Amino acid sequence: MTDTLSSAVTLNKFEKLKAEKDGLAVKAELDHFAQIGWEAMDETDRDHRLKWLGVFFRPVTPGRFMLRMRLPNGIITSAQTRILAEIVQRYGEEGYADITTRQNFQLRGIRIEDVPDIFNRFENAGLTSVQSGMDNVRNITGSPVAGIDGDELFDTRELAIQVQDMITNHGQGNPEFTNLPRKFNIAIAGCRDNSVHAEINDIAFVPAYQNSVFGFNVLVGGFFSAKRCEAAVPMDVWVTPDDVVGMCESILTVYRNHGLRANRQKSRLMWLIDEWGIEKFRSEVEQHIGHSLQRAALKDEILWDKRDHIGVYAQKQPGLNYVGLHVPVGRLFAQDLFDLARLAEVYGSGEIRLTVEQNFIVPNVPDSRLSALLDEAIVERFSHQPNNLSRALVSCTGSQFCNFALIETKNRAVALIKELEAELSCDRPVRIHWTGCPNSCGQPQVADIGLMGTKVRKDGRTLEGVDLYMGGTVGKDAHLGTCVRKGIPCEDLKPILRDILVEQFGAHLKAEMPIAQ
Ligand code: SRM
Ligand code: SF4
Repeated sequence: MTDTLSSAVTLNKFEKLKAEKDGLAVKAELDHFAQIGWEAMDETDRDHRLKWLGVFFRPVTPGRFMLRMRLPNGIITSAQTRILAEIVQRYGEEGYADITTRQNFQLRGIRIEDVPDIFNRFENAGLTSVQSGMDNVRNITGSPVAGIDGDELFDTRELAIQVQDMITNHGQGNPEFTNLPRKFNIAIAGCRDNSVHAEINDIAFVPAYQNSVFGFNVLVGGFFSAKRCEAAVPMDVWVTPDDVVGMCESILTVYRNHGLRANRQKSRLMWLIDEWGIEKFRSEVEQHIGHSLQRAALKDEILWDKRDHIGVYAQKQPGLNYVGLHVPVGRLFAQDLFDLARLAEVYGSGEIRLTVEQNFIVPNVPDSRLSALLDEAIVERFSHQPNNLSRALVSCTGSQFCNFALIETKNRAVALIKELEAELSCDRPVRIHWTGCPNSCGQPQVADIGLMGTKVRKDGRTLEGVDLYMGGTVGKDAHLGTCVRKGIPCEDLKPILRDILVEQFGAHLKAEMPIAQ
């Protein structure tokens, strides 16, 4: 196929399995898998290739798969949400939908017997989960208030769809991009607050004007991994919105053809950029595109702090509002999804948006319907005015379902924040991100306080613990936080966090607060 691919001397396990059979090939075998059941399936197909269809075998819950969707720009309709609700409802207590850190849904409890039927329903509803795992491009993120934010510079919705359609062949699967050296992330920012975390994507498009013409500066190579975490670097290229899809296609082709494949810990795009230097990288992309690229605009338009979109905000359309509701660590049950779909239909336009903070937004709510929406029972569960500590809590999946996890995350994160909220009051949100292992899916490096799962020894026992990250800043001048303290047993974490919140984030101990007369 390509120079680097064919000349790899010894293929690692994953390169081998891709070379033997493209991941997408299992699409034709789904009925067969459904018939024979998960225990009889070929293990490589089951544990790895199914991820090309977004179906993840979970060794922690064998027989209960996870299904990772693709929702470009994090947008889903109420009708589609109802379909997801019906799918997870079938699985009773084992069925959930988690909002992910890429503005996306993952469904849980899925049985392989049901996957052909689920995929038929997806097809009819315009949904897809194709190419959402393994060495594929992940969900394309975009500004969650695209098209409704009065201050936006560009509506990213259509571009996110176009990029996804190019990569997935309109959801049918595209063998051109099913054998990348590694996973790949793309984000398109259209507002001034960098609500997509541009800096942690392999390609990020950041709004920038060139001679008064709107376009994007291109950043490349941002990624987190257990071995290394890097913020994206400027490619020194500026493109117009019309060039975005072609730019993604060319970078992906260069990466596919030349990306490093020998060591999976050194295969993300940044490793190729390191090896070549940014000049050569840009010139290879130019060669593929067939013309030289315009140099980056001198400055970009990311000028604000990052917004979390929780609360009620007027839209650019007069008389309409968007309402951002907080979902504790992104977890929703079937009934929540049904309620959410109803909320969007009754009060909005039947649309729901997800954010990278694992929350949702109901757009297009008329002024006259606002107070009725806020009186709905679901808004007690998913608040538009959450406590400042819960408000910015994010957590990856953790050991409940993820076999990489070194600790339990979601339930622990919620329990601990409730305890801290009982003792503290804080005037501003503090971004606390939990991640169960160094893979960093919960992005502790972009948090005020990041907690990364680890194992610790205490009194001769091995316990679940965390490494503490601090200093991540987001929005304008974003930069990554770093590890400031290692190996804190989770059982000792609460007083440490309490002190940090009081000393560094201005929280007050409730007991010490003046009592209102
Ligand atoms: Fe992730 C692997 C969950 C966002 C870096 N990630 C995994 C797997 C698939 C591992 C597995 O097979 O169990 C996890 C699935 C667990 C499960 O059952 O849910 C998993 N990652 C997640 C999600 C669900 C976390 C969440 O709770 O929100 C996020 C899904 C996003 C999506 O919709 O596609 C998720 N993962 C991220 C992010 C954040 C981001 O994209 O902004 C990162 C860091 C950014 C990056 O990729 O550069 C991330 N995940 C990883 C890595 C490390 C990649 C590397 O280059 O080494 C792995 C491990 C791997 O790929 O080998 C990984
Ligand atoms: Fe799993 Fe680790 Fe990612 Fe959490 S950070 S979802 S534990 S791979």
